Amino acid sequence: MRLLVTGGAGFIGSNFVHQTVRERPDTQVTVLDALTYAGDRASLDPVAEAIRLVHGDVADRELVDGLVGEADAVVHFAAESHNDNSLNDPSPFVRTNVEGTFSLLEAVRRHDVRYHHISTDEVYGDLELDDPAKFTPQTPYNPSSPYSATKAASDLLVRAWVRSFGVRATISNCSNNYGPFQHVEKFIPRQITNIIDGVRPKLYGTGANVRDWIHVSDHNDAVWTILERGRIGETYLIGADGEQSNKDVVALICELMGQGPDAYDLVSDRPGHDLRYAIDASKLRDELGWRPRFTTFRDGLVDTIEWYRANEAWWRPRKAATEARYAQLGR
Ligand code: NAD
Ligand code: TDX
Repeated sequence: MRLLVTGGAGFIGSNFVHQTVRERPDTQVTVLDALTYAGDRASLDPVAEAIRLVHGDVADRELVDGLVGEADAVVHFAAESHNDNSLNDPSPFVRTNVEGTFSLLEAVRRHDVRYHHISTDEVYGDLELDDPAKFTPQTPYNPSSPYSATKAASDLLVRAWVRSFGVRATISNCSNNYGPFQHVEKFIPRQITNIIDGVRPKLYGTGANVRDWIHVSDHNDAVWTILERGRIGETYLIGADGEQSNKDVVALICELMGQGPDAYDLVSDRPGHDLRYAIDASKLRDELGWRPRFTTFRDGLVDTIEWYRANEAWWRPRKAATEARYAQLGR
């Protein structure tokens, strides 16, 4: 299969490319990535000989049309992905997440190429902390931030292109990922690298907000499952029953890294901060037989801490600028 992977130099995309090269040697991978502040060629170094990397923008319709025309399938990871950045400057979010998806949809429509769209549980808004409910594919869209609003917009474009033009697409909405190669602006890598630097972890607000954590390789396994066996036009929610409060996650990181359980600072809250996300992945489990492989969050976190300790050369160049941005926000 000739596979076009957008955003393959980012966190989830690079893990997807590594896994694909390792487990599916018959797949010819082309990565299209703009190498923004969040993309890193070095994340693809271990597989550089096995893939083609094209440096370009998903919103560049001519470039995208040419690459899609050479592919059998597209997996679209490329996005502006960080909520805090979207509150500061939403403009690249609209361009990449909305216009970029539009440009891919027009190309897959023209060339009749199979398309898988990577999205987030944040399109559904948030749940109350004490509500036993979880997001299902029937939950109405209700995004809170510019980031999640642009992801919701892109999902709706995909649905319209399926219904109006018969595009062969599937969508997945996944919960919070963790694992290697995640940018140090994100919650878990930020706290791990802070502790390595002798800085106390930073919890927004009271730390009571809940996220539903999944290891990135479990997410990517699910993406392959949907690409191969998913029903066209369907949406699948991906999650591994990994609900944890931010406070509990930080306490566990502190414990695993030899710090006291409350050796963190509470800082000002994110505006509009979603309270809780939780995924009901029963459709994916029951219809497609997918199961997560990382059974405990603790084991996954131990591996992730080890990875950041062993790969300081990868994250160090981004750390100071990231913390300078947070300092400006008072977080
Ligand atoms: P990331 O920020 O680590 O990587 C994004 C990648 O996209 C980078 O390599 C960047 O250079 C590239 N990119 C950005 N703008 C581009 C453009 N205009 N053209 C081409 N490439 C461009 O993000 P991530 O965390 O790996 O997220 C990947 C996808 O998964 C996103 O669509 C995101 O919405 C979705 N998602 C992420 C999570 C999560 O927990 N991180 C959870 C659910 C869904
Ligand atoms: O320093 C921090 N302290 C803190 O308490 C940071 C960076 C975050 N937080 C909180 C905010 C969230 O409640 O931790 C939680 C996770 O924060 P992020 O890593 O910024 O993730 P989130 O906003 O939940 O969004 C993530 O999951 C869904 C990804 O970044 C999105 O791309 C994905 O769609």
